[in-house]
Amino acid sequence: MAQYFAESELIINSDGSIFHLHLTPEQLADKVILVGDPGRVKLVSSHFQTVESEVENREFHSVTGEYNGKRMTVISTGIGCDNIDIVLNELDALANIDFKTRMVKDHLRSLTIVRVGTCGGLQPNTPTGTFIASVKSIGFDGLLNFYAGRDKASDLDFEREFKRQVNWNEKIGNPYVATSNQALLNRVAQKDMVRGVTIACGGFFGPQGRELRLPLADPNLNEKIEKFEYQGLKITNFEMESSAVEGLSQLMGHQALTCCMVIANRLARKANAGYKNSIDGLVKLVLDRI
Ligand code: R1P
Ligand code: URA
Repeated sequence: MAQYFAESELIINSDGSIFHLHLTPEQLADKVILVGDPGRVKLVSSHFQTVESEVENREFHSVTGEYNGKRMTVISTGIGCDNIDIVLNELDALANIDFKTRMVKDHLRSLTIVRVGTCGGLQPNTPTGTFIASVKSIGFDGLLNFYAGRDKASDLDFEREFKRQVNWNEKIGNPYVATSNQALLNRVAQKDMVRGVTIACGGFFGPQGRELRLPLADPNLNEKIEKFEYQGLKITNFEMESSAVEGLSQLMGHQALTCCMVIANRLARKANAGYKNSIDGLVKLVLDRI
């Protein structure tokens, strides 16, 4: 018997839009670009030839329009995996739950989702300005651990090897390893992008090894992360959303990938605080290839 989702579990606003995103099912395209910064939505949608809808609520700004004949929705998620739980679940509900009957639709829709973000680079081949596509994403955030499919979505061999090589401190929680959609990765991540492993952190400072006034639990963790190698892959960058985007998408039957531009080079200890114009190069590549 199909499951009925009560009002408290699937909150629908009086105008028929979903609780946080304020989008109606009709306003969601099959191709979705996720960005962290609400200001980046305008940058992405400035490339659209036509705009059919624009919606704003809290940090979630959305524009649906057309780019070179492709219908797309660009949405800002704000910062962090906690917001990705909201965005992915609400996108999936918009796509796959009938808002009138409050039941799962007979025919499921699979979305193509690319996150275009910023990150910190961890390797000599990832200086500021580098575009990195995440082959895998290690989640320090713990979000996927709340879902029953967690072990299906995580690469358990990779997870074990990561914990072994960095001598993982169990008090931090259980990291999981999400894998990007292979076909999408092959289409989007061409020679102009470095392919690597991303770590998505539940914070910008301590979880990424940035020490200001508070000492770190493991001051050598970043050094071990930089040295880590498995199946020919190195850990290339830190950001804060990719693990949840890729992990939840896999469980829900969507195709997802994260591409980020490096704005802080942790090895050279350099940053580019004025990156907002240069990320347009990455935006255009993703719009052309999604
Ligand atoms: C931190 O400054 C934020 O920047 C990165 C991180 O993942 C985090 O959200 O991505 P965005 O530039 O997409 O927000
Ligand atoms: N975003 C992050 O999460 N970390 C960085 O170092 C830069 C951008």
